Amino acid sequence: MTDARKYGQDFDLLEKQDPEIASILRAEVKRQQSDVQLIASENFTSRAVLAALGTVLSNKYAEGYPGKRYYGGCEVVDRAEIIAIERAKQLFGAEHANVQPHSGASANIAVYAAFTKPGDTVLAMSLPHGGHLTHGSKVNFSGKWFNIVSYGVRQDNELIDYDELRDQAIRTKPKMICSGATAYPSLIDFEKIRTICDEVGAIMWVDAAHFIGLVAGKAIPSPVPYADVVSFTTHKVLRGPRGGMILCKEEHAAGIDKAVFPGIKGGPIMSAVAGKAVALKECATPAYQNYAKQVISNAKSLASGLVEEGMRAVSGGTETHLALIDIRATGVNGKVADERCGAAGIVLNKNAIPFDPESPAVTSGIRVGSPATTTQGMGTAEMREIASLIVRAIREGDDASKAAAIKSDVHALTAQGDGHPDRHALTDLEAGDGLLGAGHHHLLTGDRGQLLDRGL
Ligand code: DSN
Repeated sequence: MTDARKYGQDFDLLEKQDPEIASILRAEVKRQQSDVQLIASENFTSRAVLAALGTVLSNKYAEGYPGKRYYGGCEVVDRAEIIAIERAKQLFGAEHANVQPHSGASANIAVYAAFTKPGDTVLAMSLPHGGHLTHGSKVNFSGKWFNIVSYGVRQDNELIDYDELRDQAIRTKPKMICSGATAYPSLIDFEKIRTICDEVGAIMWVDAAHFIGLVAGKAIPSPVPYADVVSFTTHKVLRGPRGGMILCKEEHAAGIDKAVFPGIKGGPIMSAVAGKAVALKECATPAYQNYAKQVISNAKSLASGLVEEGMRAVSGGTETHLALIDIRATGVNGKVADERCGAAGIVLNKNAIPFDPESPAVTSGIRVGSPATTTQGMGTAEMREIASLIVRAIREGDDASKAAAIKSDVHALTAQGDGHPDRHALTDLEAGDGLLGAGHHHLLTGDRGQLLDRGL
């Protein structure tokens, strides 16, 4: 029997029936576990989340909402959606939750659909300063269908320029102001943005996709008390299945629900809805809260390690799960750095830095994140080691033999950890205290235990 913990439910059947796809799955497990995963928006879901995803819930059409469906036979899946909604409301202290969006982008389309009409003005963070495609990029529906006014960061400190944001809001009277980013390492002042929204009568929308997991783990302040609407993905720091979600004030609940269905999609993916419920339960545990705090400590350690190696951390470091690194001191651009790191088994992405002189396809920076390595049990010491491996790869990776030596050091590092998704939730469950249990360290023995103890 194959180890189902690694390969998922009924992997043996898949292998028998479709060896071609099964071999891809095996290769991807190997890649995820042996290389260092530093993409700031990626993580390892728990085995329980994966188990919920690979189920017969996938067979069910359930257009509509619990108790108000357009098909028969929804009484069982209704229960999964109700649980997911209640867990989301409780975890985030939200008045209303919609757990159906298929992704972050589709959650965002629903937000536009609920609060705006094509042609309306929306204020959002510019992509080159860390925003997102759906925040008004010209090649995205948002930039094509809406009058997007972009704000950015100050050149001197690379933090959001709230004065400029307020001036732009007063001048352009946006229907909605969006905050949230994909490459912004600092915290966002939601109270300040609420004040600006109130001043100009704009809807306050927070796209919390990147950091919602840190909010769930009580490691950073929440936008939920301030915002009219908060959209996010469930697969980043949050460690759930790939998907989206929306929280909002009760007064917007009907508008958001109508925008999601029938506004922008048909049937929800009920297996993903169940997976979201499982992840939300895990997020309510002390173990997950420890994880979220460790994610930030690890990102800080990685950023300081890179600074010590001669790089520059945009905005002076990080307060979240990611760091944006200006690598111009190496004489290597972001594109080449990304390729050299990839060849050395370090998976990260090139990223524009604010006021980047290079094109978006080249860039002067890299973005690194700690969600996945932290799930694997790595701590601040390992993150320092990773920083030095990154810089070696960037500086020396053009030499194939040096790249191979770095890769072997990378694999030695990942081999020390479990590489497995859910030791936090799992160890707590095994401790017999349910998901609220504590004291999981006794389950960890030998080298792996030592590694994990150093990490947490
Ligand atoms: N692709 C995500 C990221 O990497 O930040 C955003 O959608």
